[in-house]
Amino acid sequence: MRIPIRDVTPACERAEIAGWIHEERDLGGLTFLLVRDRTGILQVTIPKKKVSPEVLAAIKKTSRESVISCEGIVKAIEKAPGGRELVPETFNVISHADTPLPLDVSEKVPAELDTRLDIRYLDLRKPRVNAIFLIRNVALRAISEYLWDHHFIQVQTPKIVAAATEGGTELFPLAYFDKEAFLNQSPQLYKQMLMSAGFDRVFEIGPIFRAEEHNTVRHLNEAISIDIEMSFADELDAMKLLEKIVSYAHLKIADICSNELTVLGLNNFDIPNTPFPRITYQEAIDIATAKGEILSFGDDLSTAAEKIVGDEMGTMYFITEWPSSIRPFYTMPFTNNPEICRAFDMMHPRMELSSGAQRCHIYDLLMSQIKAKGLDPDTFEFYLNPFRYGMPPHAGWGLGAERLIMTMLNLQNIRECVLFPRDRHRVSP
Ligand code: AMO
Repeated sequence: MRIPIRDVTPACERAEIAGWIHEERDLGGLTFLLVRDRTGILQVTIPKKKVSPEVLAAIKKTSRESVISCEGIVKAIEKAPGGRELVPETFNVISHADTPLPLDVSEKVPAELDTRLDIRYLDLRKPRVNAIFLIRNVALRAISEYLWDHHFIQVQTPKIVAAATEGGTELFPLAYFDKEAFLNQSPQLYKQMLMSAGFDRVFEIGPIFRAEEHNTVRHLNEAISIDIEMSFADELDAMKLLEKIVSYAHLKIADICSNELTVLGLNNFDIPNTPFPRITYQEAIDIATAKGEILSFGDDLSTAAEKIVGDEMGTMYFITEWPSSIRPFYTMPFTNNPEICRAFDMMHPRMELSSGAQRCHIYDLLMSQIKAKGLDPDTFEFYLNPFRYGMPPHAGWGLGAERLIMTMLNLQNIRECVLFPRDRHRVSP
């Protein structure tokens, strides 16, 4: 029976493996094949005089990246990867790879990210690229587990919707029979409606769609958002949960993914300490202004300002007490000073990872905030009605999965941690 390459050790007498030919070296009397599967690389050594003619004939037909299987004797050998090799008694070419390859999977010939994304099926075979997605998998699983353990219910809300949540300009319109519809920018309105439905605590890990004009290294047009909403909670409760979850995801990766971290060269993988430091919006703009990025109250934090403040903080941190004017209509203002609201951003020194807030659960106040932002309450009727029939106070956040992985693994471009990214120029593959 086939076993994962990781499990082939000098202690195995025999093994059957299957995988892709990573590299071939023919030294005359001796052929070396490096065979790769998801779990590692194994040297298959073929002493031409000692193996059967069938095995030799099969090996002649191989090419790099062909899929093969083989079975034979495992021997300890110091110079081979993992200190072992397999000498095959049977050898089958299961699927032949054409030559030349459009991309070098062994990474000896570097390729531009754009080319790599065009030929993603080959790019994803690279151990380094593969490691990113194994880590992403562990991070999202850890986050789900943490939320289930803390009594959150996983939900799936619609992605075809009739109303904008995060501002009208970034919407993708959709041909939806005779109605106006959009791809959802955020599960925001639905997760809040579920608070009225009595779900108490919900989470969703799903796609959000943003018609972002700018093609940057940290924006996607389709991203995965980790969203939560909790009842009888304020913004401070939501922040505590967020920092714990982010720290826990790091902890799990350090615990489970040491091989992948090594492949990525991340031997000093830091687990962020909690609580994360907190500064107010006013403090953030003061820091930026003191360093020459002049901002006044009510301005959004520019990328330059984010960088200045991030350098100063040097760790993950929160920015709180935002001007109500630059946060969405659903945010709860402070009672004693409605100019500022109970919103927060969670920041990595490189960029924003998450936004959240205590929400406005008071119907009349919410209605007036919608009108004050110049929005049409009729569009939001489906969302507003639940506030009339018993809505608990609630808070929540949305955490960008790709930004979390990108900053965690120190990737330079967000596309590196998306299987098939969608950006302004790319809808395929
Ligand atoms: P916001 O719009 O700040 O908040 O989005 C939350 C987080 O989602 C990620 N994100 C993106 N990642 C990559 N490309 C994009 N174009 C993109 N847009 C957003 C970011 C961001 O911090 N409803 C609120 C959340 C809430 O209050 O619960 C919201 O959507 O990491």
